[in-house]
Amino acid sequence: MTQPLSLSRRNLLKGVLASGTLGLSSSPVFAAAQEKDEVWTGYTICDSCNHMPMCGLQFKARGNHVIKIENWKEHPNNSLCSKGISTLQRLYNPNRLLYPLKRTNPKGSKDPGWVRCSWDEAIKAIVKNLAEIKAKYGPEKVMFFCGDPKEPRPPVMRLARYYGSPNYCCESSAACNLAYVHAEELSWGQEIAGGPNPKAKCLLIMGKNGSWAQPHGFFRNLLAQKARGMKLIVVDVRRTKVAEQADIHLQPYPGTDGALAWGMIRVLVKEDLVDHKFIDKWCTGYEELVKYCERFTPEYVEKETGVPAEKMVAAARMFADGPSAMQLPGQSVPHQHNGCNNVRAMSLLMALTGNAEKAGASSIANWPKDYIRWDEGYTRTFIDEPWFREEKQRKTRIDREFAPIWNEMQVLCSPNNLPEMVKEGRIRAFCGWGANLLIWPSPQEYQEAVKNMDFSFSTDYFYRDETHHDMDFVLPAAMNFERYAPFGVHGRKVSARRPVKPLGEAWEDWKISCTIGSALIDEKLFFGGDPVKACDSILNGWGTSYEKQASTLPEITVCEFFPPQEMAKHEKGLLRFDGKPGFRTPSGKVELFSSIQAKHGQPGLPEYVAPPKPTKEWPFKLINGTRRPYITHSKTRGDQPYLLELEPESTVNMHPADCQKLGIKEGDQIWMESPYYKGKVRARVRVTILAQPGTVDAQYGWRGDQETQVLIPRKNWDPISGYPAYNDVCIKVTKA
Ligand SMILES: Nc1nc2c(c(=O)[nH]1)N[C@H]1C(S)=C(S)[C@@H](COP(=O)(O)OP(=O)(O)OC[C@H]3O[C@@H](n4cnc5c(=O)[nH]c(N)nc54)[C@H](O)[C@@H]3O)O[C@H]1N2
Ligand SMILES: Nc1nc2c(c(=O)[nH]1)N[C@H]1C(S)=C(S)[C@@H](COP(=O)(O)OP(=O)(O)OC[C@H]3O[C@@H](n4cnc5c(=O)[nH]c(N)nc54)[C@H](O)[C@@H]3O)O[C@H]1N2
Ligand code: SF4
Ligand SMILES: [Mo]
Repeated sequence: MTQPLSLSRRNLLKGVLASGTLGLSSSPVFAAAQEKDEVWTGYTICDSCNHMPMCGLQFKARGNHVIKIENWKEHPNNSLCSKGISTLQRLYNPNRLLYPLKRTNPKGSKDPGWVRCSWDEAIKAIVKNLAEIKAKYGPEKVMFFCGDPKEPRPPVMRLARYYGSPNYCCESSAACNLAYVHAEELSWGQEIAGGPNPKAKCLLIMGKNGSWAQPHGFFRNLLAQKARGMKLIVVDVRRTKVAEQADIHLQPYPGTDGALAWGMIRVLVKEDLVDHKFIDKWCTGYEELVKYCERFTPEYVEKETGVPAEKMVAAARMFADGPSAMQLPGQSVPHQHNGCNNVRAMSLLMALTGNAEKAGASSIANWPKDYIRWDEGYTRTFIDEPWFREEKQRKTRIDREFAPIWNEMQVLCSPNNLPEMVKEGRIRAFCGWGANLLIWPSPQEYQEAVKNMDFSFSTDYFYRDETHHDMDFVLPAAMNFERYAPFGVHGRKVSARRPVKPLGEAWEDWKISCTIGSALIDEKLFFGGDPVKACDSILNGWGTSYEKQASTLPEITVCEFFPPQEMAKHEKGLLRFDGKPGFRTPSGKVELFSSIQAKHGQPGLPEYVAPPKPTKEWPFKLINGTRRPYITHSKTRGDQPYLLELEPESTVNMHPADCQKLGIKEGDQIWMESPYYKGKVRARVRVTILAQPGTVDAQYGWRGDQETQVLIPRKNWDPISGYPAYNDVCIKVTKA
């Protein structure tokens, strides 16, 4: 494929350097900063690791030009990491997409023939195509898709709703952390194992490396809890900075967490460390669980997981000696064939020991009225969630047969069988916001699917050839410094922004979706395209407005009408939509035995299925994508060149013993091969005890011959979530 507008780091650095301290005044596309312009202070939320909403970012601007980034002291998350600080390079990256592009050559051409077009032309074409497809084939033939960027999501889902397509998908329904929530919801009805708890005697963290993936306060908080005497159990295949803090580090072989959890469950049952009162009153399936755990003897668990039996037993006892909390959100564990059930098995420890909804234990968050997904930023009303939950909608979704349990539980549709759905004519158009086709295993099949659609467009900060090559339009999105929407919700506080104007002709994502909605559906329903009015439709329901929240900047005010946190919500009828006591599950209880899984022909208990193990020919387990402190997914590398200097190429972690066997030294290049791909994938080796012997700990998101996604087949989807098994493949490693 050609790279018509692709980024050359050399050019970028040249551009940045030539412009002095990011002045860029020589380029016609950048608004020149006039010396006479006053310096003022702006506020926004950093979006560089796609969390929603995260670190507050204060900046100084001269005229419309951001000249300096600072910590926003009054913000709840107020220390910026390397990625956040370097977003200034991204803002003034000369390769930024600043104008709408339309293709002039047919799809499949080597050169798409991109030319600049006006917003008017782009919006008209989008409206015309979507209206035609709806009239001719039905609205469900259009897939609306948001990539990992969380901020564009609420109005895109609203657009899908009122256009009439239940096929609203996003990275969270393709992969990521939502499978953890899904696992918890199957048993608990809602997400429960969230954060560190200041009263916990013990905390168990599974498959999460917050020191790198969540630098805003995670580690500081953890150290503070440790300092007051909290015990820490970390279940991680690697020896991370978080694991180094653990009283007990359980280091299972990748994908064997289910066996470990069941081993711990058996210890609780055998030693009668369970909370019978909680189980009798609030749980279903205890008898089945007691029977099933029998086979997970310490000896078997040690053999299966590699975790010494006495460590596993000690961890179970430590957790039982509560109050104990659990922190589960992360991405690695659900990215295996049995990932969801492995998470769910671990979450049952909380139920068995009665560690829920009481001081020091895990609890379900109390959000402002109607707010359903803190990391997506919308309310039930804004997206009309009940509509997505209707049987009629769920029946027309493309994940109905592919991931039936997911289809029943989640309102976000799984897009993972997109290639098949395009072949069958069930999807004919793709409307993307921050989409990246490289998130999938064997991404070439998704590229082919996009090429074969009747119509497609995406919005982005940059032109990305691997995703946009065969689209009809690519639209420039305003960056976080340049937009009002969305506002941030931080506990009981709501933050607004004070942005600069977008460069070139970039538009806020909220403006793009609301403008399409206004032209295609109804101007009132889509706020005449105005992002602030769209925000107000949520904020007014909470007794405030965007303007009111903006008026107190840099202070972020507590919204008194938000519910305070309280315990024992299941006893007070505060969890269920019908107001009855209990949990938000079909039975109203914590379902150790999931009635939903059983209904769909899956085991009701989160049973253990062993992952594929290395063989003589394929001797290494590939962990295809852990987080690095200075990289976010497909982006940041060239967008923020300062970060590229920290890690200029794909680097994998390998254990010293393995390297010695293969004669590999620090910095050597290797080739990785899998049974599912004819070619080879290149990486540089870091020799480190961070990695477990027998594993290759890789980074995904690199392009060209460093791209690891091609090593993974499109099969082994987790039947509970429909997620890809990125981490189930065994590979061969040779020195290059
Ligand atoms: N092998 C493997 N695959 C994985 C994973 C893994 O660990 N291993 N992780 C999975 C997970 S958890 C995730 S979250 C996904 C990663 O999800 P991706 O969707 O790949 O996330 P990004 O690369 O951050 O962003 C995608 C695109 O959005 C653009 N963008 C960024 N912010 C905005 C914005 O505000 N508006 C618009 N319009 N565009 C924006 C970026 O320029 C980029 O082109 O990958 C998944 N795939
Ligand atoms: N710097 C940075 N921060 C990010 C992101 C980023 O790209 N860069 N992405 C954001 C996104 S979208 C996400 S989803 C989160 C992800 O956040 P995390 O899930 O915390 O990050 P990971 O490093 O992918 O995985 C966490 C840990 O799981 C371990 N692990 C892997 N396989 C297994 C297993 O089978 N069992 C067990 N017990 N452990 C295992 C890994 O060793 C790793 O230490 O990070 C977010 N924050
Ligand atoms: S952790 Fe870093 S990248 Fe993530 S929001 Fe904060 S400053 Fe931005
Ligand atoms: Mo993610």
